[in-house]
Amino acid sequence: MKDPNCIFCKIGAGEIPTSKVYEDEWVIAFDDMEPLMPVHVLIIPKDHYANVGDNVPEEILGKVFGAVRKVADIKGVTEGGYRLLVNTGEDASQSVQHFHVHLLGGGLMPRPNDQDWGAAASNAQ
Ligand code: DGP
Repeated sequence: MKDPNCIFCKIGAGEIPTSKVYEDEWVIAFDDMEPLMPVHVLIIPKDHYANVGDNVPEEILGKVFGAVRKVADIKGVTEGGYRLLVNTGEDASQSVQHFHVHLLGGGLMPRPNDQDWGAAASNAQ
């Protein structure tokens, strides 16, 4: 199922050009347009789910996460390592409402700490 107003659905359908990293029947991966690291790829299902909690079938979760190691190999970060990030909903500042996994790598990333995480985190016990 696609959402005609969703930019990532359009990318998945090939209607909007993008810097494609990997594609199969279920999934497409492309470079993030606002990279936070030398390697910053978004891996998305072609069908529309607002986020990872939106009743995504386990088969599709498997296809998305199964693409991770392929993207890591293509981008040359398998050995050095990488970070996966799945912003989900308002509190996580998800900005595009189509389930996507960020794959970040290509350099050392700090471990999250209170300073990076902002006011809410410093109140956590
Ligand atoms: P998030 O905050 O997790 O929803 O991150 C959405 C990411 O998507 C953000 O890093 C910028 C990226 N992005 C948004 N629109 C486009 C687009 O049209 N093309 C590409 N390549 N990336 C996009």
